[in-house]
Formats: sequence, structure tokens, C-alpha cells
Amino acid sequence: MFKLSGLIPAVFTPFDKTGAINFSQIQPYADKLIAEGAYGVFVCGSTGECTSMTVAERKSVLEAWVKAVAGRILVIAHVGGTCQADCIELARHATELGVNAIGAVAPFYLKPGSVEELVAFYKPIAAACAPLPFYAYHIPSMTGINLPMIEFLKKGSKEIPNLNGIKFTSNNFMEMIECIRFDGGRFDILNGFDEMLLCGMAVGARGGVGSTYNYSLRTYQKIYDAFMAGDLEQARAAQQESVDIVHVIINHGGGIRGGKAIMKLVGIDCGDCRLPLAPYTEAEIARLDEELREIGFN
Ligand code: NAY
Repeated sequence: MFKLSGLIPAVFTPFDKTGAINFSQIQPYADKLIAEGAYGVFVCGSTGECTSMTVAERKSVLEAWVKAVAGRILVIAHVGGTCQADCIELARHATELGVNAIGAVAPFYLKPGSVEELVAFYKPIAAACAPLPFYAYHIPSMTGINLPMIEFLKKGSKEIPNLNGIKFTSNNFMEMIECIRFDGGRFDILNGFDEMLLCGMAVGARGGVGSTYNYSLRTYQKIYDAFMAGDLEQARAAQQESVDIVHVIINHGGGIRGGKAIMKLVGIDCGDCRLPLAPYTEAEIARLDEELREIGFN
């Protein structure tokens, strides 16, 4: 089984003043993340505002990332959504582009009420990208879908040959342990909540996908390296840095809106979010900057 072991920023989609995709920022953005030591990029996920983009836009953004990364690190394409046919089309397109893995969130409007329905939804999407590794993206706080993922693995492992793991964005660590240990540790379970990376690593996750890695990768490298070296005190101190950052972004509209504002401060202009996430004002950016200074963010 393919296992990811490193820090993977869930990248923002840069937009310009008119709200169109700002392709000019993708190359410097990719170069910055690679120089800082990112292990891969997760493209067009929640942070990438995939739910506010057309299928054509998602394809063109993924194409730009594949080109910008140019094989230097892994590219994981998120192809999830509410329309299965669109997801299949995106999975085929991503596979043709030569990405390294595919992820898809559970359909979140008309929701699967059972593990059987979730597996049935994913099956043709995963088939469209086989034999590439396929990850189910579990994020109940956004989707409202909180099916038992251990049952999903039991059924999915029989019906989806390229099911490789779960991008696990939940603080249910009991469930995470079960998924990590299922069938002799066969599946790759990726940590999803940045502010709990250390908790995920403590129960066996070795890869993480996160939005705050985009601008504070160093903090997460400290957690990762200290944990691997058995220095828990250092790992806890670095995790506290992450918690402080997450508190600031929560004050500014959460990981996507607040995070995009921080990107501007660190030199990659990702513009505003698309509605329904409101644009930020210069005054808000100044306040955000001040709050970041207070916690020693640099
Ligand atoms: C994605 O697809 O963009 C992600 O994996 C993002 C993961 C993020 N979750 C949400 C709900 O935004 O990085 C986390 C999150 O922003 C961070 O832990 C702060 O809460």
C-alpha cells in the first residue's frame, strides 16, 4: 500500500481582483512550498475552494499545479463534490495529468445515510483513477456526514481495489486508531486537523494534509521531527505554536478566509475568497498582522 509520510499543504486557489483564477501566483507559490520542504500538495480541496469553482476551473487549476510542481513533490488531486459524474470526469482528468493520488470528499448535500451508499458513490470515482491510490476525505465538520469510517474501510476494502486510505479530518481519535490498525495497518490514514497533528502522530499517522502548513510549515516540521526523535516536550511546544496560529485564523473567518489573508502577508497573493466567504479589508489585514506579531509568528 502506498503510504504518505510528510507534510502536505492543502493549497489555496489564488483569485485576482475580478474573482478570476490568478494563475500567475501558482508557480511562485509552488516554488515557495518546495523550498520550505513540503512533501506534496493537495489541490482543489476545501482550502482550494473547490466547492466555489466550476469543473473547468478545477481542471485548469490542477493543470497549473502539475506544471508548476514539475515532478519535484507529490500532487494529490481532490476531485470530490456532490455530482458523481463531475467527480468521475475530474478523476479521469487528474489521472491523465499524472498526479500521484486522488481524494474525494463525501457528497454533502444529498447525503449518504449508510456506509453502503458512501461506498457506492465512491466506487466509480475510484475506478476512474485506478490504479492510482484513492483516499476518502472524511470531514464531518464540513459535510455533516459522520458515518463509521472503520465500517467504511471494511466494506470499501472489498469493493474498491485502489482504496488506499482516508484523509481523516476529525478529532475522533478512537476511530482514527481503529482505522490505522485495521487489517494489520494496511491503510494510509492522514491527519487532517493541523492543531492536532501531534495527536494524530501519537496514534500512528505519518502524513498530514493541512491549510496552515501553507504559511507555517516550519512549525509543523518541528512537531514532526521532534515526535519522530522522541522529544515530546519539543513536539508539544511546537503544537502550541500551531494552536496559537489557529486561534488567530478562527478570529478572521477560519482556515480558508483567515489563511488567505495570511498568505498575502507572507508574500503570495491569493486574493480574496469567493462568496459566500467575504473579502477582507485592509484594516482587517492590519489587525491580523498585529495578532500574528503578538503570538510571535514570523
Ligand atoms: C483541505 O482539503 O483543504 C484540507 O484538508 C483542509 C484541512 C483544514 N480543514 C478545514 C476544515 O479547513 O487544515 C485544516 C484546518 O484549516 C486547520 O486544522 C485549522 O482548523
